[in-house]
Amino acid sequence: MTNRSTASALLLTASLILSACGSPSEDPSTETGGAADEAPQTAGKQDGSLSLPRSESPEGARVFFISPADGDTVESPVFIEFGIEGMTVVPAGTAHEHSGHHHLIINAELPRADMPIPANDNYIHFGDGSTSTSIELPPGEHSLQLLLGDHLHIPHNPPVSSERITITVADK
Ligand SMILES: [Cu+2]
Repeated sequence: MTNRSTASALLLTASLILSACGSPSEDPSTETGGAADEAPQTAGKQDGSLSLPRSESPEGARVFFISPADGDTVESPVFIEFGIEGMTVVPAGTAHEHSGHHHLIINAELPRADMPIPANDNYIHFGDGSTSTSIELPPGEHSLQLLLGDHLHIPHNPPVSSERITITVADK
């Protein structure tokens, strides 16, 4: 009985550590004077952050907006169609070479390339492998950008992203 509860306590601790490692570091200042033997084992990033394995993208691979076009004035809901060349779209979780799924970035910057892409109102995942969507946007200017992510939602190496386009949603 004692052994069993110790084991589950260890498991719990391990999963807590793992989930802690899975969250993006929000502290860019890792230049502390900590002793070398306290430094975590990482793949050697200069800032000491954890490096996750990256999927390769082939030369010339690209994603782009089939619609709308940069500068378009549109009505909400906005129909958005994603294009891809040189790679294939697969659902999230499927690890095929030179494949990934689309992410639509709305009114936000490209995220870090070495971490899973955030998932919120500004970073929308199409983990089902879809290549179009319809989104509600309030009237006004909005920026849109596409970024491909691999089976673990991490951008490829090098990252495959579209131009950042600006559209205007008309008043109803
Ligand atoms: Cu994703």
